[in-house]
Amino acid sequence: MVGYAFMGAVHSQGWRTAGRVFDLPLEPQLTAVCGRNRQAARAAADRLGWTSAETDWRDLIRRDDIDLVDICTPGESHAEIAIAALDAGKHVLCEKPLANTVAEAEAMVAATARNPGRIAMVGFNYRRTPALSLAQAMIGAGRLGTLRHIRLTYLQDWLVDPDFPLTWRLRRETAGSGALGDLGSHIVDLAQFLVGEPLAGVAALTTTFVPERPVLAGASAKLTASTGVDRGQVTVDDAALFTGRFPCGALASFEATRFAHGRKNALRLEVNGERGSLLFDLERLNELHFFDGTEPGAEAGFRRILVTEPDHPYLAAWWPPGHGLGYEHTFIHQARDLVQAVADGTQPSPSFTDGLQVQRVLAAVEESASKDSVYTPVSPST
Ligand code: SOE
Repeated sequence: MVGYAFMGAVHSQGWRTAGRVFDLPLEPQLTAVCGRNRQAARAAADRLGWTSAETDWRDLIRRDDIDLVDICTPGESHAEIAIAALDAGKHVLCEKPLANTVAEAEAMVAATARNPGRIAMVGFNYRRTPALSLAQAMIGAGRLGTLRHIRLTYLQDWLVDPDFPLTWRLRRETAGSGALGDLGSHIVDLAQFLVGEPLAGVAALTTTFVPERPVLAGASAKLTASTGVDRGQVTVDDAALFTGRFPCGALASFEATRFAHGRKNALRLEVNGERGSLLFDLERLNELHFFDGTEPGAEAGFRRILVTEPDHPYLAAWWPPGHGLGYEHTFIHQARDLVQAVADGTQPSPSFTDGLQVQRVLAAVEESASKDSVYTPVSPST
């Protein structure tokens, strides 16, 4: 695994636990973790359960005791590491969004094409929330009939403070985009996963509310305005709002922001079809709400499906009904499905091609947002 911050920690949890809960055909071994600083990488290895530590990812992919490389670094290095790993004969799991640009994502897909025996997956983990797997199965089985609307929001609030420092996530060269790539990529992937086809087009607005933030001078810098710390430019969007259309005729709306006070990890979605509706809220991820429009009007209403039954996706291996799962379980399911795909020799989804599709949507959102023509000004009445 390359990188060991938040995503590295939760991926490690996935790798450590998948084989203990699911009956896997192969046993994941946490062989080596990689980070630039030797001491920190060694400490991460000990903390997260990896046997050894490396300081250069090139050394990691040269090792013949490693079959799969898990990329948990900022987007700027995804393409280089993933392509080198595939060409060195490794399977790859890459954190989302797949890359920082469409060109990089295309090169990654090309690397999978010239290495057909290698398995490559992009980490859109929320697909593996049991309630959303169930929603996808219900939509696929026609329970909602023809889809009319899908609306998705992904709201967080960790940037509301204008003195929050200028981290890598706020610079285009490291993150590719802002809330759009970080959060918007998840909801674009989910929309395409649930509707079952790629978006045909988008119309967008993006903005950057806080254009400058304190520069991270070093670990000990006091990053408050009052200390007079230098401020640097935020070069990505703070929020993205866009609509889209699917070839099937369904209309979609999306909102991604890290400026929504009180919203910590609020991914919410609703799907309306000719026969019914589904509703999901990540902050209550064991529940899926279903309105069956074919029921007699007097008795119809949204009902809560508690997605903890052994018949529900992934649940047979977990706790008795009602005992519930959480955020980390999506990564355990991701590890489980990837190991199964490696054993079966089949490409899992979301594949790098799915990741490229999301990347094309992100690029289309940025292009649309940059064009004044899609934004029609309204004159104020005086
Ligand atoms: C930060 O906004 C973040 O960690 C995302 O990068 C993740 O993909 C999401 O799962 C939680 O929030």
